[in-house]
Amino acid sequence: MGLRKDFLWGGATAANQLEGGYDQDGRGLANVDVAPVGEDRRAIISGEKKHLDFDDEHFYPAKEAIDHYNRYKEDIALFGEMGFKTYRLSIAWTRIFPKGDEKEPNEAGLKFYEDLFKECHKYGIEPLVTITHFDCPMHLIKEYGGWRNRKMLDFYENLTRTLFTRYKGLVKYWLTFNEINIILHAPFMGAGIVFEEGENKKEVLYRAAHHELVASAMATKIAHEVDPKNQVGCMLAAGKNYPNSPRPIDVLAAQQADRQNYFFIDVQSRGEYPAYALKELEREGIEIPFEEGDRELLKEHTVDFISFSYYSSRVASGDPEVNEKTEGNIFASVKNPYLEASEWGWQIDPLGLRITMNDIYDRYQKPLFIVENGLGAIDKPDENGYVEDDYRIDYLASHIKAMKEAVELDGVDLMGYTSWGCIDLVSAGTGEMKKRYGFIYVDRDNKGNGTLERTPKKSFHWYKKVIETNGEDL
Ligand code: P53
Repeated sequence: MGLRKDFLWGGATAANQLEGGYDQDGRGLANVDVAPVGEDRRAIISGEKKHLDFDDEHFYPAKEAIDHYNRYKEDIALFGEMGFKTYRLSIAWTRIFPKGDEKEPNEAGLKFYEDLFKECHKYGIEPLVTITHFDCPMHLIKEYGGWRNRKMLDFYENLTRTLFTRYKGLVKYWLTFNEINIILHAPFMGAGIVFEEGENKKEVLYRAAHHELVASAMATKIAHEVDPKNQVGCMLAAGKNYPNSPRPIDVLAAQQADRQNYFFIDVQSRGEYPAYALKELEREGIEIPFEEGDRELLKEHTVDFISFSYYSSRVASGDPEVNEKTEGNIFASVKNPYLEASEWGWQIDPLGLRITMNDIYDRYQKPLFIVENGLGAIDKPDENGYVEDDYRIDYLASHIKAMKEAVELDGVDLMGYTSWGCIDLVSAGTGEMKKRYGFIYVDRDNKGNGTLERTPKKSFHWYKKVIETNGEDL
């Protein structure tokens, strides 16, 4: 009974949301750098509004973020103090290949992550590395159109081979693309795509998705060749879709909404396009740009484990009259009257995590890894900078409890759990700093004011105890 003895407890971040140092040591610019905080962000990250450079009107939070690039030792020491067994982070592609299409990597960038991984190992922390977490070199967007272009496979191959070779022995857990299904909702952030007028958006998206899926299989192949100890996972923005009612049209709508997400994992884990997707794309006259060898690559190099983020369940309706949607989330959903919501309108559903885990495990029967979960909330520090975040503890405790039930009562094989934003960082959806997820408070606001000082919150001490007791003491 209980979680695995070697259960990987930890926290998760993404390069562009915490590193800063956007122009340090030869780093090039990426899509995420030019995404500002404020009301234009949504249109920009969804590729509807073309915005490829900095301007004076906006504030760009990723430029400095929380300056982790220069403070990573202090931050990792705090993770070590909490007893992290793993730390999920992402590589900024433009530190390694500033433009993206160079033959030779930037040594300073490679060295940065090497030092960071060594720092993790000092505390017995196993790095879990997302290769692409919402970043695409700006040069590849301007020159090639991002993932709509098949040439991206060559650049990604060069990137991944470089990483696997250089970090052999330092890293063994890899994720190819963060939330690969986000391409359908925020394609500029997910795949460097900006739409042109009049084009068939769905076609653009599924063609780009094909490139990412083949790139992911190729990376999996290379990872295993370079070191058979490497374990590669896919990564899904998960959250079960409930039917809005028992009406069959709602049940069908929920099934279809789930399939829209599972489509990606079906390819990455089962190794082929599912029948429902082939039919749908064929019906709409969308041709998947298969090239020679793609089918074999997908079939032979499926992932070793399935990772996912979970913040909320979702609701789908087959009735066009039903349109009361939740706010503040890229994944729009019908409102669930039985659930409370966060300050950003994300509905809170711990049991939904157990349901989602069961759904995914039933479907793929591979080990699962929860690599994101958490509550984005406004914290109010006292005069010493201390935050009593009982609301965050409640959220996390109830989700960890449901996660344990999926393991202990339902038999799901679970490798680990990394909460999102273990240190306060920039929000991906809104670009805000005030939407905080961390165990560690960072003194910085939406406009970039603050000392950047780090202060453990109440949840810091709580999580330390959770890890110490392997999840027994919540
Ligand atoms: P923020 C939407 C829905 C589910 C997950 O999100 C999402 C998003 C994007 O907003 O993204 C993941 O910061 C993502 C992280 C992100 C985190 O969820 O908008 O992998 O980069 O920060 C939380 O509150």
